[in-house]
Amino acid sequence: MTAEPATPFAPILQATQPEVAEQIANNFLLSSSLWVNVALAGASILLFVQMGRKLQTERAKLIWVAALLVPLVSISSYLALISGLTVSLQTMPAGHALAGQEVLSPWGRYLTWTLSTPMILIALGLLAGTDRTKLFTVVTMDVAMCVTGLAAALVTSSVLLRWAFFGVSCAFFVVVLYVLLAEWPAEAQAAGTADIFGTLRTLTVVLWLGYPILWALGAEGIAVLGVGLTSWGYSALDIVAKYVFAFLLLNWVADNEGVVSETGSSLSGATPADD
Ligand code: RET
Repeated sequence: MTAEPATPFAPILQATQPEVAEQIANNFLLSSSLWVNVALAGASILLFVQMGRKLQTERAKLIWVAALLVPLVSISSYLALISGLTVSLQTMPAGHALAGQEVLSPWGRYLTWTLSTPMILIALGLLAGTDRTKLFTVVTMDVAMCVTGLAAALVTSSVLLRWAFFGVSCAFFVVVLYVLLAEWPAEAQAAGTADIFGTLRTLTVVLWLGYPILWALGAEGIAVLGVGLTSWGYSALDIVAKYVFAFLLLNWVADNEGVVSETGSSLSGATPADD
């Protein structure tokens, strides 16, 4: 009697993790875009730990932890992509530019953005001295943006539904942009953090707009950019939107801890009436 193969259908239905990892490793453009971020995230972690060591006040420390979590999430995210854990080979649906073809989808990016982008927004909100309601709104809308963006990338049954999820994700993104552009600047003005907030808000808004554009142009969308180039696009945006952003923020907080600690009391702790 001949022995049954251990996983008779696996090669037909799904590439295995080692196969996906090998495809990534053999694509220089793709793998270099990932490894560069592992190196930069690692260096940022070491630098940011050092930069925050002397902080004393609660709000400054909270901003520091949020900023530090950005490269911590990032290094985990990029290692998961390199290992093939969060990358799949997908067959694109009819109507897609690559219909019927197997396309490498690094969907782990969208998943880990649900953890990293809220940290960026929490740090910005704390800097602006916002209240709990606005912080809750912006974080939940942002998480919804990432999760629906993940859905847009993972749907393979219909090209229309991919774009429907893309549209829903953009709607959540509009709320995030509204708070960043219309609500927080006035609060930052009142808190005395308007200058640094203005710089970081502009950097954030401009770079974040690049993500949906890349999604739409890349293999997930109309596929005018290949997988490697799209990945480099995201990696380049990540470098500035995460590490440069967090560095500028922590540098300012370290020099202006007094301003931060006096900023907006509405987020901090209980009042006697709370119990
Ligand atoms: C997607 C596709 C669907 C539509 C929209 C998107 C927006 C993504 C953004 C990502 C920002 C990521 C950052 C990561 C840092 O760790 C999901 C691409 C609107 C704005 C800053």
